[in-house]
Amino acid sequence: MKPSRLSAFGSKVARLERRSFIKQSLSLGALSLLSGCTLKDDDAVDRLLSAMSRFNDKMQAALFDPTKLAPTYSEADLTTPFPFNAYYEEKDVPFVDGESYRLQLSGLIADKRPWCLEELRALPQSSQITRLVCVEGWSAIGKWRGVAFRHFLERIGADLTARYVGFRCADKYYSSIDMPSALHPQTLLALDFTDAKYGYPLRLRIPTKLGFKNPKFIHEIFVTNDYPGGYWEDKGYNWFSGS
Ligand SMILES: Nc1nc2c(c(=O)[nH]1)N[C@H]1C(S)=C(S)[C@@H](COP(=O)(O)O)O[C@H]1N2
Ligand SMILES: [Mo]
Repeated sequence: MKPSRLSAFGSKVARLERRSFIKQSLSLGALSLLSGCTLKDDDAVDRLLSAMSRFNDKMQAALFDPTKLAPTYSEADLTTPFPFNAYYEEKDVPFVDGESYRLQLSGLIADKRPWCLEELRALPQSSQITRLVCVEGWSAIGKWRGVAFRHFLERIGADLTARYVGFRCADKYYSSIDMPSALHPQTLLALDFTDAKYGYPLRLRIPTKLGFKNPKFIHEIFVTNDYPGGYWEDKGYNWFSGS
């Protein structure tokens, strides 16, 4: 890939490589030219697109600036009501009982003791007003309050040199992020938002990444060096999806 093309990966707008999109815009011939091999079947196309997307992830990770902040806004800018989004309808949001809730920890973490909500609330809290951008073509400004994710990861003795932080949710959703983005100063483990449907009792708010990298209803966090993927990521959306 030419250097001029590489800089495009750093652009503000995240590029998504949906298989179907690329399949529609590139002929098999064009794809085989790119790969330098003959692509006879769908599997080969999938493997190539997957390899391209992993390459794209690496470029985006290399260009990620851990000190660059996402824009912040004022209370007057808040979008009300805030849009709800999930892979299912609003009426099907999972019910989570706050009393018995325990956040589970696993993987490369020194202290894997589960956390109840009171303990999470006893940690230093901060709030942010930022824009959530969904790949479906909408964005909205919201306010979230909670624990700086870096603080939490340090507190539990997470291996900060590991590659990935993964999330499992009370619905069937899951996602993962790169460690540098997890440690970004605006990455928040949010406990307060306007309504339970936005992820009660715990959701990730990461304004340097697209909406689908903001898992709601988190019940488990893990640290790993093995690529964990994600609900949309495994369907072909670009994994890094950040600025
Ligand atoms: N658990 C869970 N988290 C999720 C999703 C989901 O379906 N389940 N959808 C993602 C997507 S695609 C978006 S755009 C945001 C929407 O968050 P909101 O409901 O606060 O707008 O949540 C993300 N986190
Ligand atoms: Mo989204």
